[in-house]
Amino acid sequence: MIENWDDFLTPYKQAVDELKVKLRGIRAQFLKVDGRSPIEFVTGRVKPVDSIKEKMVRRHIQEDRLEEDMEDIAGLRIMCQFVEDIYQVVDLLRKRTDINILEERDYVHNKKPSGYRSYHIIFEYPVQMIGGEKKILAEIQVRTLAMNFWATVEHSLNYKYQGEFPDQLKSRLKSAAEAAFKLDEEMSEIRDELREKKTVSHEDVRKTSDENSSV
Ligand code: 0O2
Ligand code: 0O2
Repeated sequence: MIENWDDFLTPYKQAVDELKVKLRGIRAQFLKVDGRSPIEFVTGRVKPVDSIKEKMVRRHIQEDRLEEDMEDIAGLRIMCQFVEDIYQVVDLLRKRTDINILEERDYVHNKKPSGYRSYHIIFEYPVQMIGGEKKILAEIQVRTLAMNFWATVEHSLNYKYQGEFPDQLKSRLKSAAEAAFKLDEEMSEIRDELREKKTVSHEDVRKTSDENSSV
């Protein structure tokens, strides 16, 4: 029986705080080196006790199995501008030595029936406590701004309908998710075209200066 939830959640809080600093650090480094980062912003939270208890009932998780069976007590979210950035971020996370990835779920290319898209990573993270090291489970969700917009709105509507959307609303939400994904694809295309133009014009500048220097 967990008598003191505050104590139980202490390592999770520590993990979320540390990881927010580390992930925001990646953004800062990219901005310094490249002037652009695949990470737009990072949020994090410890699951509120009421949500933990509700999920324990819904998923039939016993209290003595909580640490092993509930993977998102510590949750981080990384928001990206483009779909390609998601995979760049995932690659970076795979290379890190401070997180031990246990599972990856690619809901970006395998959307959930609701229309939800994101890339989920479940991992083990060591927290240095005064009594020694404690490994906890945590989750990072990586998504675009458009995916985040859809998930945030859908999540808040879920509260209102308690997960039981009428069929018509369900299908409208699904097509809204598709529209958000189309927007992501369109933005990537625009970026690629602009990049091409930039390369072409750089080549033009080089050619012109080469021609001028050979005169
Ligand atoms: P709601 O509607 O109750 O969820 P800081 O400045 O570092 O102190 P920061 O990063 O600006 O704080 O914000 P914070 O507290 O880390 O998180 C911002 C919001 O993102 C919170 O919403 C979290 O609920 C949400 N969030 C972040 N990561 C996750 C995640 O992995 N899973 C879930 N479900 N939510 C997440 P609010 O403000 O608490 O509102
Ligand atoms: P919850 O249910 O309290 O965790 P499974 O259902 O077994 O395939 P599981 O354990 O539900 O998998 O994890 P999943 O689906 O990989 O990730 C759950 C989290 O993803 C949710 O946490 C949400 O943050 C997000 N998510 C998944 N599906 C949806 C969706 O349809 N809409 C929105 N808005 N978010 C979704 P929760 O909310 O704490 O759920």
